[in-house]
Amino acid sequence: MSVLFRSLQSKMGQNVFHCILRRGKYKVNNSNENTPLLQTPPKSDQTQGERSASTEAEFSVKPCDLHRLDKGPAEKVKISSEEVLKLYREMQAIRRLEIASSTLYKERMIVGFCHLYSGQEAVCVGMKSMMRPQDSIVGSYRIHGWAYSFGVSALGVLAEQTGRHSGISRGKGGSMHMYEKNFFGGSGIVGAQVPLAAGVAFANKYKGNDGICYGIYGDGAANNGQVFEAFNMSALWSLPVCFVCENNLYSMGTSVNRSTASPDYYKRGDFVPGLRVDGMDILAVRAATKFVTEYCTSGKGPLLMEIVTYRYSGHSMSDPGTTYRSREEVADVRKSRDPILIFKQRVLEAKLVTEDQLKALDKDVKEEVDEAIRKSKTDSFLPDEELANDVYVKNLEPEIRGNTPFDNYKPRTTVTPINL
Ligand SMILES: Cc1ncc(C[n+]2csc(CCOP(=O)(O)OP(=O)(O)O)c2C)c(N)n1
Ligand SMILES: [Mg+2]
Repeated sequence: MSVLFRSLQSKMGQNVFHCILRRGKYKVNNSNENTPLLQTPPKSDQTQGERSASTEAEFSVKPCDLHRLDKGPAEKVKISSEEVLKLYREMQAIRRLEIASSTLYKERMIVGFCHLYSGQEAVCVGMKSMMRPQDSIVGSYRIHGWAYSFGVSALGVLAEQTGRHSGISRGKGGSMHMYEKNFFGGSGIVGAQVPLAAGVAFANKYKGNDGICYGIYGDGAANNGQVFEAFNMSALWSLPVCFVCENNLYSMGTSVNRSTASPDYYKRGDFVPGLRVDGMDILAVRAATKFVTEYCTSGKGPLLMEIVTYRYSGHSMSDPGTTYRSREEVADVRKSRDPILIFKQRVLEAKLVTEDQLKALDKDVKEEVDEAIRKSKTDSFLPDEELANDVYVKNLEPEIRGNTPFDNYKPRTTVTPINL
């Protein structure tokens, strides 16, 4: 097998494969031998990186695979201890939030759809940390982590799922429908994030507000037709948009090799330049986002960024996630490539922060999420008549129909609309 793999690799370039073919299946490669993008980053950069002071250190990140680009993101990145603490706290909070979501679901406090983000934290936290205030995202249904990164509180995320008043959409949206300023939230139409992001980027260009829009879609969504229509129009109009394929190696119960004839997602824009980034290394994600900002603000048009990551849970709460992959595979990733663990090891070894500082943050996060859990169980539900409020920015009809033609509601605007 390794002979076949090496010959494929030499045909297709050094950094092409993020999975290896074994017994007819893509399998997550833990050998680290042939898959530079999914290798664990160096444990410590003390040999390669230099600490300029105890408050800042330099780290190496793996080079990205590039498509139609002469130059990629920086391979040396500096980070301060203050930033490290912020990133660590945010990733831990998202991990805890997802554990809480899962528990609340099992307790039947949350019903309906619920898609967890555990394993992918470095993507949203890393990207958001490098985005500017005028930049925005359009996300999919796997949205809790993104919502938290954009400033939705732990309570806003959890109470939205339990359908309570304090939810970010006041309990009317649930797991997939969370929004904030410049966060055009989640929705369940696979692939639709891509043309929507192109639309937001078109508006940005029209208004001249210098904003970049990021459309976040999955490896499964990448095969959807509307994605290619949006690529074409964005390139024609040189829109400031970055299409971000969060490749977590599975779409529902289907692995990449079963769903996708060409798993080089970063090349799938053809005429749209692309890069492939290690999504388990938050420092690589940050360097890539900085590169995207420079590229997309230079008027060169769209860019495609594939971020290779992994989801620990099943597709949604109804999927145990173990029928199409082995428990060992998940355990191996948790042990060797977990984005929080890797980051923690690197910053501790570089002596940027101390074990005690990280422990204090763990405690702080636990308290925040525990309090949010408590309130998301006890908070009130909205009354029925609230169903019709804030549906339209401008209500054109005097009444909105309820469950039957006999219980109509008079719609009102009760919150200030955002992202118009
Ligand atoms: C247009 C459309 N087609 C199919 C579905 C059903 N569906 C929901 S999630 C999903 C898989 C998407 O996988 P991926 O894009 O890899 O995202 P991930 O769940 O891994 O984040 C599919 C096919 C849908 N919701 N919308
Ligand atoms: Mg996927």
